Amino acid sequence: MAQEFGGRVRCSIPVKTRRRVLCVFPHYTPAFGTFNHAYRLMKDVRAFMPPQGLLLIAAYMPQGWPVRFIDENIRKATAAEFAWADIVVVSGMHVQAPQIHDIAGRAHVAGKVVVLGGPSVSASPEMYPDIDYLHIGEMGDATDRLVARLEESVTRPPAQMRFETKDRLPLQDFPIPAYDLIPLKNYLMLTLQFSSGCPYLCEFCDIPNLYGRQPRLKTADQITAELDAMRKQKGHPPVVYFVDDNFIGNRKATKDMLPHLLAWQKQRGYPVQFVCEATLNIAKQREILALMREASFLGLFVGIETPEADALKAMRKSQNVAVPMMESIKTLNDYGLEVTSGIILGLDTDSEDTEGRLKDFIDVSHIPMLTINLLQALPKTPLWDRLKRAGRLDDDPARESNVRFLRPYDEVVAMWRRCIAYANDPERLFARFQHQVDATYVNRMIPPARGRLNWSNLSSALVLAWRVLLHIGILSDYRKPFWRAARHALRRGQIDAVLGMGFIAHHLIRFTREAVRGEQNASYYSTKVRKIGSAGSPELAPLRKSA
Ligand code: B12
Ligand code: SF4
Repeated sequence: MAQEFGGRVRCSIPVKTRRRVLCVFPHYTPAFGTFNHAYRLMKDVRAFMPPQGLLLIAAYMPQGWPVRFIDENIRKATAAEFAWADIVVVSGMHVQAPQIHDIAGRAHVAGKVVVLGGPSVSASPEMYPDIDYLHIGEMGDATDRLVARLEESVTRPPAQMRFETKDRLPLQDFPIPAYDLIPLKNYLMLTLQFSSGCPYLCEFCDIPNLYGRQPRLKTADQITAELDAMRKQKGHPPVVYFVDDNFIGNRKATKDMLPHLLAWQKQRGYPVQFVCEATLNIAKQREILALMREASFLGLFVGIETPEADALKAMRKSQNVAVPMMESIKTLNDYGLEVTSGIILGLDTDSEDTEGRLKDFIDVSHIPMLTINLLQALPKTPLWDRLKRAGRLDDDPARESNVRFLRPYDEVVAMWRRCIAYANDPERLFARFQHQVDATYVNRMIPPARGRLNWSNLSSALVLAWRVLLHIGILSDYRKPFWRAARHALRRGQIDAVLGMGFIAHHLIRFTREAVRGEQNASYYSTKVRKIGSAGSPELAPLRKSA
């Protein structure tokens, strides 16, 4: 049940009370994909992306309920804020579980009732015995029942209660996320959701189970209204990330939506650029790629997972080999799209040759950024079921993954360290960026500067340029390969590319050095707690430069 209030759809449960709602989003653990080392190069940036899910819940709360929003990636919620609240509302992924428990603990000390929703609790409610109300699944009938319950009482219930969505709220009825409650200038990128769900059934993935196989969609008008809502804030980031797991989950819908996005860009003088996530078979969709180029998409994250065809078949991800892999990557580059690739090690199909093949793939594909992680079995996936049946799940918190690999554990972890060190060796990394200058960046449409020409963007660009120059171009031990790639880009007038490659490489190199020193997790979803300065792998000692 939803009702419209001045362009914002809210829960329409009739309320007489005035419940004060404190939304708290947990800190995320540093990962290849969180760019935490890059923040200090940027003006005002403290976190990667605004959390869409919790912002939607904040917007959906009944109109008479005041809502405050704290993203703990920016700053911690204070005792005064917990004291202000009647209800504390939390969201998060498995990897954020320790932080979720911590927020709940602080709320309970203040005597407040805690509600948890989002991907982690939706997949594994049993992980959260300490939370008062669990919301399982997407926004829908359960959300309304939860609001009705909170209208009735905000006293902590004697026993935990669960609310599970059976009827999902159609995405067309989603409110505009409460962007107005957070300082957008503190984020590296903005977020936007067009669809939810993915038609594929990759063995390791919980998306089909959590969000369904039939992608559900927002309208083009919703998308442009959300963009306008974000643009109201001065100093917002210039890049928008489509959080859909598969931007072409419904190809026809994507094709129909893109012209509207393009028209919006043209009308407003191209104020933002876009990135998204999609399956590699997007390379077959030339019409979509052409529209993406025109609408100013910079790149996309693709779960390539492995260059080994047999392994892809075994994990039921054959859509990645619909077109030969290198040909697909080249096609995307031809449309000005830089590919970022997810890679998984520790698969049952891994052999003595896996490491060599991955290194060859990195060299030949010239993909600059790869998030290489160890396989972890997520609950609610076919992988979890298979490994459970085979007695191959291991929850020892000292391990990097809950999977008992077929190859010796130490060997798999050592291979992961060698592969990330190889991929993010500064010489190789900047050489791959240099390749992108001619292979990809040169193919991008150059948008008119009108929409982005303002003092805020200019000052952010100047701060970034100065800090890249200082921290990478002068002070870093990787300044030589940086300047080689930067000179190449500058000669072609690609100043943006120099800044982009600077901050991305800076994060990847520093994160890799921490990981090689044993200070970061190897698994895709591991919540293992790290002790700074633990051993790491002896054969990589020469790579352990200080960060
Ligand atoms: C964007 C994103 C990120 C961003 C997060 C930025 C941010 N601030 O949110 C970044 C890049 C940081 C990220 C990182 C990672 N991510 Co991520 N990410 C996503 C992605 C693609 C989109 C998230 C999103 O915005 N969704 C749209 C919103 C609307 O959906 P939602 O959050 O589920 O919210 C809905 C419901 O859950 C519900 N809801 C949500 N919260 C609440 C709260 C309450 C109280 C209620 C009532 C309801 C409710 O209402 C919403 C509307 O229906 C999802 C995939 C997905 N489809 O969601 C993966 C996903 C969340 N990520 C995942 C993973 C594994 C990771 C990484 C571990 C990957 C890695 N190897 O590094 C890292 C971990 C980061 C870290 N180290 O801490 C998994 C989580 C698995 C799980 N079940 O916990 C997902 C589901 C993808 C997957 N299956 O692989 N990620
Ligand atoms: S294509 Fe991506 S989102 Fe879809 S099931 Fe496979 S891994 Fe999950």
